[in-house]
Amino acid sequence: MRCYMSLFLFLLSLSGNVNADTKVIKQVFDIQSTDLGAMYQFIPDYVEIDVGESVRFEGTVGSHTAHSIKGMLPEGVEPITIAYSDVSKVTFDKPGVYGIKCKVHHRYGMVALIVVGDPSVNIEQARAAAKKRVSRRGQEKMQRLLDKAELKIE
Ligand SMILES: [Cu+2]
Repeated sequence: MRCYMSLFLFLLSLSGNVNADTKVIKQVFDIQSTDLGAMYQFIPDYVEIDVGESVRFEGTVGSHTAHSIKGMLPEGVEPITIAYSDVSKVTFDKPGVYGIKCKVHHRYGMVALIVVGDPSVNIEQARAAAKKRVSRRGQEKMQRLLDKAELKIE
């Protein structure tokens, strides 16, 4: 077990060296929390990267998933559908904003936003889509994340 663990850490450090810039979004479930919105979260729930960079999703286990939200992707981008995978790396080749939700817990506000390069590409469409596609509890958070992305636009 110990040997297995050190091998795992070794591989982890290797992958870290290959792409030191990859940002990580962890999915957490905090059973201690009394607030549902804090119980199920992507941490961080807002990430900015450059075009061609990657995000590593960690902890997509159990009932957690990382799915792109319909209408909250730049045009022509394949939907993101991560489930049952402890570590998944996604490379983002098109600029714009990407809305992400946990399919199971988005109703508790478990949403995230990834900004790839210039958010102005699809931020208006994404805002409109969020109003239709994001749960009531997730809405305030998502619009706040979009406000943050908007600050990037010059
Ligand atoms: Cu979840």
